[in-house]
Amino acid sequence: MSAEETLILVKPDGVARGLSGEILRRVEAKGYRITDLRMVTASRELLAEHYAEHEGKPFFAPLLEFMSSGPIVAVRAEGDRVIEGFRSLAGATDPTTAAPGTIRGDLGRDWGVAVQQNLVHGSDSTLSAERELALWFA
Ligand code: DAT
Ligand code: MG
Repeated sequence: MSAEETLILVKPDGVARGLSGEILRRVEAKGYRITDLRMVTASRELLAEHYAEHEGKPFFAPLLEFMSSGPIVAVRAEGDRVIEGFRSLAGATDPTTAAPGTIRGDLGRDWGVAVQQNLVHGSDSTLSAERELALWFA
């Protein structure tokens, strides 16, 4: 059986703040392997599919606006339990309360805007990982 895979995104705020290297460093330092990587400015269509589960929520439009505002670094990473492991490295969704030691807790904050700008995305299940990897690495 081959190792588990996940999709990691360094969101536009992470790229704009020059934190892509620091974020990928943490992924590699943890022991996960980066097997593919691309920089992409995502279309609304791609983002609407990626975030389909959030359609109808008040932050959906601001989320798409933010995620299409600049380049994203999309990463394919692998390793045993990498999905759970990267979610743990990333920390809680709200960067204000994300634990120190996590990417969002150490590097993120609230900027007083309609959508949380929290630096990274990580797939949350094997099903999402498969679906999202197919979207971003078509
Ligand atoms: P996660 O990225 O931790 O999986 P999610 O899938 O629930 O979180 O939401 C996707 C993104 O939308 C999240 O990274 C930041 C934003 N977001 C989520 N809930 C929010 C809220 N209540 N207010 C503002 N932005 C929110
Ligand atoms: Mg999510």
